[in-house]
Amino acid sequence: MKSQRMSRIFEALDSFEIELPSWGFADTGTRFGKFFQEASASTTEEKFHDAGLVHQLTGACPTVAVHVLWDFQAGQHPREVVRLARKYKVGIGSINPNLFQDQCYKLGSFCSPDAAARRAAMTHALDCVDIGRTVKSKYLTFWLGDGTNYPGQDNIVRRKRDLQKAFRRVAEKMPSRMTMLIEYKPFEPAFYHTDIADWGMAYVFCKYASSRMGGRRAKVLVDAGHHYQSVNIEHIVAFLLDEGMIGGFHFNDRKYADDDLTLGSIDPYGAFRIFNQIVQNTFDTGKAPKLAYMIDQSHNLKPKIEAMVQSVDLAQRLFVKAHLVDRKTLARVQHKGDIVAAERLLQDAYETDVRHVVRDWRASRKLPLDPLGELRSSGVINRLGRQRSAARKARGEVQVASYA
Ligand SMILES: [Mn+2]
Repeated sequence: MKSQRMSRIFEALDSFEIELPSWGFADTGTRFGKFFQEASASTTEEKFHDAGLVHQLTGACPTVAVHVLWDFQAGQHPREVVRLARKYKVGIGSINPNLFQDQCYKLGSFCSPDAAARRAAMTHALDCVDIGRTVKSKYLTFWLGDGTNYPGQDNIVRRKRDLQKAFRRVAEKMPSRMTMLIEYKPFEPAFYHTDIADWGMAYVFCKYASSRMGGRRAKVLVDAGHHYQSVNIEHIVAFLLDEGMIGGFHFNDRKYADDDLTLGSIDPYGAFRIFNQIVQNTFDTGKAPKLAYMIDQSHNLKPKIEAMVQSVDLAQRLFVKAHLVDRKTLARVQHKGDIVAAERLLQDAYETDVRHVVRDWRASRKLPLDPLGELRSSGVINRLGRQRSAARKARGEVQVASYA
């Protein structure tokens, strides 16, 4: 490989930062129950510790997405949370309001027919803006569980209009450095209609939210798992990139629905095709799009830290592969309509073994050459398991697995 090309790839890897979700280090479950891991994080400090460890191993994860309800205790100054993150050499990334857990959100948050629930949602969202301002966060990420379960349950258009107004009100309170990210999902937890069901609806909500602020202050967040089977996600990404309306990406993989498996565990070529569109956009426009890359996985069984390192490692490899596509030749064969040649350029890049490239980059940045191997041989997960079991016991914590 030519050294100029290599240094371009190294630069791309330097700027390829992946945000980790604080909730991805805690025990999570399915709707049937939870299986506990001794080493799972149960406090905010433990989550930052684990994120810091992943960053130390990969050099690619300097920020942590925080969940306001789970990571900020009542009465605690947000700056304390910043200090806690700093202790583990990570920063606070996106702020994620929680508008789905409280009992008052039974019929929705911003879309609820109950004005008291809508008010509670607004109070919480504005608190999140304040927290974001204090901790200097760049992103306020909304995923809502809002929707209905049965035809006729509620007035869909009334819900849409209340949601539009709410997003606009929140956006107009944001400090200028902050961007609102709006995530969509076709179903779950609602099973008849979801108020932000797809990227088009998210796009319209974004446009409306910052229409009085010159636009572009709210952007769509694409979560790989939030689509029906067979939806062409890379097409959505390419389209939104061209519109300048994609703000972030949630990495994960799935076999059936929103399974939150580790990135590329089921369809690595699918993930590559998304990176391919992002790198194509960079090639076409001459500059890399401003995109918040985040992992959003919370599978049940894999050890949390290992799973996170796996996803980061694969994301880096797929990202490098996307940089190997010969885009000048691709444009030429596309122009000629040579479909087979065009497809082969993508496949050749995808099939190239780039492990040594990422390894060389790690060596040049004084990072562990094999972060997953290093983690597994370090014994740290066993040690954390022992320490955290003892700490939970000392706190008198009772773990509840059943939802009954
Ligand atoms: Mn997500």
